[in-house]
Amino acid sequence: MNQPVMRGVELNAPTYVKNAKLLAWVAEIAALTQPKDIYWCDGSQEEYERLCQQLVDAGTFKKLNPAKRPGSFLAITDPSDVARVEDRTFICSQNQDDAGPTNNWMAPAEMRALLQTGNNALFKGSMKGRTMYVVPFSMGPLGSPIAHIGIELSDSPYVAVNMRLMTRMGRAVYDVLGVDGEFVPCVHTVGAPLEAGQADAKWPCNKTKYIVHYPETREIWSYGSGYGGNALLGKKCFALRIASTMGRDQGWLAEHMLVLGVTNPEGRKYHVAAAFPSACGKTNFAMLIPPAGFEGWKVTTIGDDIAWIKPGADGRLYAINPEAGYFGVAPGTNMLTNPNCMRSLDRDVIFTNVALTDDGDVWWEGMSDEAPAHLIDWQGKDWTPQIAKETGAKAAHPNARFTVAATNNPALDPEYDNAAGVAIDAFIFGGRRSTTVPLVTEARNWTEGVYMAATMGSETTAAAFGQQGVVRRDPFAMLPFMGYHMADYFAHWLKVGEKLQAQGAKLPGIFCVNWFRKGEDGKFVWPGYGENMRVLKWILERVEGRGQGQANVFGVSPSYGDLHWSGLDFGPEQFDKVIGIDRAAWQQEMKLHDDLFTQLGAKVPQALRDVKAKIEAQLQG
Ligand code: SAT
Ligand code: MN
Repeated sequence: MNQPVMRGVELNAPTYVKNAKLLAWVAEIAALTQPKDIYWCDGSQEEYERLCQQLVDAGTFKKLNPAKRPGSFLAITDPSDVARVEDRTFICSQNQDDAGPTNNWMAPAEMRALLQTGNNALFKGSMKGRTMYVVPFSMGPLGSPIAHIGIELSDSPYVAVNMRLMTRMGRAVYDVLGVDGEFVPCVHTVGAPLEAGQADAKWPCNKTKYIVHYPETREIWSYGSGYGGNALLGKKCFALRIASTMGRDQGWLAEHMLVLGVTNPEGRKYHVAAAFPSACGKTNFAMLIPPAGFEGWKVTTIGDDIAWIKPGADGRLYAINPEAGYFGVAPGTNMLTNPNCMRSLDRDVIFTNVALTDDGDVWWEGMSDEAPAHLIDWQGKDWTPQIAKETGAKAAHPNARFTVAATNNPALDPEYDNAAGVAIDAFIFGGRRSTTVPLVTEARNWTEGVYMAATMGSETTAAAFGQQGVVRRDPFAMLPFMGYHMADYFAHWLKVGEKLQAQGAKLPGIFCVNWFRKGEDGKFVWPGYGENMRVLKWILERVEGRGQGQANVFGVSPSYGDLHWSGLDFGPEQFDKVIGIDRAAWQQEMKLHDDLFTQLGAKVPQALRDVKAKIEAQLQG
């Protein structure tokens, strides 16, 4: 095939790339951003190692001691580029009303002028002096009917190697794409062009940042950051914001959910999808180890962060994990709270912004009770427990991360790579609430469940938002990840349920959980972690129609005797503290639901307003 003619830079496409739209688009972006050359990633191990070495040579990566952490690297970012930037994230739909009140919006033409077409457009020449990497990736098992393809063009080799761990990245994607297949175009630049002879920064980025989504044309444009979800565009940008709009248009669900398999001692296997906002132990739940008293039970991980869920011909909902790796928070992770996660990090890991030990390994707050006597902290400074005591300096950044392939997880579910996905038996929605919300409640029907998920909230933790203990509404744990109007998304969930029900299908149960109720002493009452298995078992019994429960004002919760207690010393008085409904607190809570519905406006479905009215009436009575 003839390759598009370009001025300046050779397209250099491998002969196996035959998609005309792709070739034209790469040429177009190269003409706009003017990289010094173009490199087409094939996803091979040899390529991965070569690019990692290149990052070592550039000073971005440090190779960790192979005797301690084989195949692993530490990346240190610019101190200004350490997290997703929600205030710089835009949904540029044609109509502002389609983005809704929870998203930043700009008219597409205005945004395109800023980024691409205006005189000083940010992407013009933004890759000068750098290589543009063409990164082909499949979100989900290659060729799965639930999967979709993306191509990311990025001037960051850090992005290329992280995408290889986080997605199915490489040459095989072009076989699925074929000559005229569809892909989501993702353009990323760190926004730091190099003039001839200019020395590069170890972590190039720009003070100005834009994370931009065009839902109608399904494009992603990211400028100025090299970090995580700002730059690894398959994750939140594609798999949630763009995919949620694809799901709306095509009748499926893109959710901020982990997916796990639970096998009972009789060998019967269930699949559960669960949504939690950040800082609620999502990774721990995805890798849960059944506690004492649950001999013969097994929990396996399909996904830790995102689920794509499509209705099957049998009327059930089938989920895949669109990702192939974990980009998880390191601080707080240890052998006691999450041994499966720790074992996943034994080898072949990219760490970002953790601390370096004197013997070339990594450390972060919470990894061990006792900190090493000396470290190099994430900003390259000497760190000792004494310095920490005096200055409060953290060895690792609180949002320090690991990137690791899912195949490193010793508890990886054998169905993880199944192109057909797994049939979901239950949805779980959870937040961090020190009061009000019971340990577990089952919705009595789909509409009540959608109401639960729509009104879920979580207390902010200092690490994430500066202010501690404020309840932030986070519908479906999707607040920062919605690609369209939040209230339209509620309506979409209702519609998906109605359609399946009309086919006579049995819908998954919907449950709301809260591991975080506190006693008068300010301490967590529920032990959490592996003990959450007790709640999970009850949930599965309810799904089977066997478990007992009591109706409360907004659903059905277990009584003390309905949970399996063998192996844990937890009495009925303690249980009352985590399951009880405080009417006064719930009356306050309903005012917060009011605020949410007021914010979302007229598009909030009437069916949800009806659920709310019903709960309010019961609270009166
Ligand atoms: O940086 S990511 O978006 O990948 C993770 C997160 O912030 O939730
Ligand atoms: Mn997440």
